[in-house]
Amino acid sequence: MDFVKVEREGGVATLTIDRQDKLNAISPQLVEEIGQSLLEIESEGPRVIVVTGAGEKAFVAGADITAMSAMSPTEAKRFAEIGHAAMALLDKSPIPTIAAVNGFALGGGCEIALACDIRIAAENALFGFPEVGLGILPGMGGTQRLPRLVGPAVAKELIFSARRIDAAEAQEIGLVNRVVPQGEALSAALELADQIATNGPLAVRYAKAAANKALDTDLVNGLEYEADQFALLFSTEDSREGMGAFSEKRKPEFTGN
Ligand code: CO8
Repeated sequence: MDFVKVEREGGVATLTIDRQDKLNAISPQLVEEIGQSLLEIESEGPRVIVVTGAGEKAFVAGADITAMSAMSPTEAKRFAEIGHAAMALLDKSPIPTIAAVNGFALGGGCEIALACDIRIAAENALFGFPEVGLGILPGMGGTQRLPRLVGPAVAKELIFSARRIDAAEAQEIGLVNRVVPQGEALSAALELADQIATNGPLAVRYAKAAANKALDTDLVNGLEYEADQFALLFSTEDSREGMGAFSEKRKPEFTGN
């Protein structure tokens, strides 16, 4: 991997996009590396995945405009498809994902953050979709995930205007969960990841699948799915351990079984 670093600390895997001289802009190689790294991370079964950008200035300043400017429609379609596949490894992954946004999160950068379950932003983070100003559109899931997260009207305003918003406004519209001082996005994300990692891993995975289902189906089917996942957890050792530990007034020790 030239542009992606993966570190593992306890149950938490951190994926860092590291192409600092181009503000971590996503080239075709980089998007392939993100996808491949996520597949490798998931096969190792961490409890949480944190995604961040190297350096203080940028999370990811978007897709690589220089590379895109030479693409044919077929190449652009392929680029978008590889991007979609990589983002699906974040939002459809059974493992919870947190974006630690430490600066510019523009275009494809914002779309990576959107594909994560939770977003923590540093005060200096800047979000936006500059694509229409380049004569293209958000092609890594932004037109689909942003309306689901912040509602269609706000999403359309941001996408049509290409207006940049700061971390405070991003929090106001529900784009980010939390804003922390500059330089602390990663540590805050890791702290939250550690907290998630203390919980029953299967319970967290099934809860993520159930919450994702809410976006894809109606309430009746969603509730049925929730009841099935709820029941399934009663077949796990971890549910016996978790509820038993409560009765015995001790901390549970989850094994993921
Ligand atoms: N692509 C290519 N190079 C970039 C990008 C980018 N998106 N962003 C920054 N860089 C490069 C600059 O060209 C510069 O390189 P060099 O030093 O060789 O000239 C270096 O990074 C540093 O950048 P700046 O000198 O411009 O730094 P500033 O602090 O002056 O400005 C900005 C920072 C405001 C972030 C500015 O760099 C900028 O506007 N960048 C472009 C932001 C943008 O428009 N992003 C959206 C791109 S489109 C997109 O993301 C589509 C996604 C959908 C397709 C996905 C399919 C997988």
